Amino acid sequence: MTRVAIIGAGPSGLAALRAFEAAHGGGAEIPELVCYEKQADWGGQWNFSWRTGLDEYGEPVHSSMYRNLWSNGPKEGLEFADYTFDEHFGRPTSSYPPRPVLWDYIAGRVEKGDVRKYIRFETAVRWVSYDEATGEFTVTSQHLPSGGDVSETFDYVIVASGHFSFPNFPAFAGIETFLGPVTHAHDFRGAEGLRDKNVLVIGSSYSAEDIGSQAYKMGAASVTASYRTSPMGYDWPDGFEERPGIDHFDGNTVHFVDGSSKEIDAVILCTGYLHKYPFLPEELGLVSPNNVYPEGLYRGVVWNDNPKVFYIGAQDQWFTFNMFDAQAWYVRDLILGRIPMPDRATREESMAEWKQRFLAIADASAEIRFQGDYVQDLIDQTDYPRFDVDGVVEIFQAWKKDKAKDIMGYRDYTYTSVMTGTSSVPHHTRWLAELDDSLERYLGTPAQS
Ligand code: FAD
Ligand code: NA7
Repeated sequence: MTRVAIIGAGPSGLAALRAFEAAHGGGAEIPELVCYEKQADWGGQWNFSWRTGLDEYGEPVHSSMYRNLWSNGPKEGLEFADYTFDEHFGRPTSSYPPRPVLWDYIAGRVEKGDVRKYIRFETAVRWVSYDEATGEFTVTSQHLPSGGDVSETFDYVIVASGHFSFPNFPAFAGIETFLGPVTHAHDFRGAEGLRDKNVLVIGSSYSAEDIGSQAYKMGAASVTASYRTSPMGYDWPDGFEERPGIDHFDGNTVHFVDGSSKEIDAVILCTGYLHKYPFLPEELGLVSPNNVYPEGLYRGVVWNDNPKVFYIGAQDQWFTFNMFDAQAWYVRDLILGRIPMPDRATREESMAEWKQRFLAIADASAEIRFQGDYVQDLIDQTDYPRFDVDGVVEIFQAWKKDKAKDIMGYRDYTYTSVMTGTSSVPHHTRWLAELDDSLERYLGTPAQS
């Protein structure tokens, strides 16, 4: 029997399991599946951990999530086509769920089915090798609580281990003289401790924007965001400003390249993450900056140099959960032989075409369009439930505009689902005033005071 290894049970790995389950439900014979997950539960980044650094087994902590994270895009952009928010909650809710709510939604879909039986929790994949002679992979994994390791053979490997876990940690001149805490966004768990502090976030993307906003919300004395290439450019509230790149630190004074300086109490590097796959040999490991068209992947999922290796979720992400689904359904159909694997020349022709389009992307709006076209291209090949991908592109475009209008208030806006036509309802409390990020509070009534 064909055997498939899936590495990771985050949204991407779960999408793969769900895709095979859907085929099985439709009467197809499916391969033997083993999903390895090093954490004790599923959900990937959405499975919050208070730990930082190394976990109880000495394993690098996967999670980069923080307690107070609310979705940074509207939920109408990431909704599963085969499991809607209406089905999960049974009623309209607001557009920007906090992390525990999205975890609940992700888990709700897979609990409805029977995929947990395929997952080996607390089991880390240590190494994957490919034998040209047999055409098989050997996957060596380790059960973390017992330390026991096992090597097993597979016909296909799906890499779904995420790429927002290994921090990109650049150095800055003189930073060793800074006397306060220097951390990376990967280790940020909450901004309560930043109250009354002068906070410097380095970077100008999602993490800088949101961790800076969390610090502001929790009462930081000031927030300074330092950009390398270009500022985020939002209409920040008083006490929140952007400055250019860092020239050097001198004790707790940070000097910027425009000659200005500022006294700082805490530094958080929001400098992104590395694609890192320590369990893969060089010839199978993706190497790329964080972008929407990483090199080496046919249709964004097939490892061109060995088309029995697949990656799900390797792109920088405007689309998330429904893009992982589109990818998973397509990978499943390649494995099931429902879609023939094109030969190398055909794959390379397609990759060159998409790369041209990728290189022509001029701005964020065009990048959203690009990713929408990519998702549509995959969905057109499989039986994943059709949905209005253009409608989702429009939601993302509206979201960008709403953020530009009101960076501290955009999470109070609402959108309409393209899956169900249901319009979200405003959250009972504005994001800036809401201090309870629980599922109960999200679903519950307003506080008394
Ligand atoms: P992950 O969620 O990272 O899951 C990968 C899984 O693989 C993990 O469970 C990990 O334990 C496991 N794993 C890794 N290595 C091994 C190994 N060697 N052996 C076994 N298991 C392994 N997306 C949104 O849509 N909205 C948001 O608001 C949003 N906010 C985000 C905020 C932060 C701070 C971060 C880091 C990401 C955010 N994202 C957001 C994007 C997020 O990456 C996706 O939503 C999603 O979690 C990606 O799923 P994934 O399965 O590809 O990767
Ligand atoms: P991103 O989106 O990859 O952005 C990384 C940021 O870090 C970006 O602004 C970079 O600036 C900046 N960067 C990288 N290296 C440096 C150095 N050396 N100096 C200054 N600035 C630097 O990562 P995020 O963590 O923001 O987001 C990742 C995911 O987490 C995302 O999906 C969210 O949903 C949550 P650049 O523009 O390249 O000059």
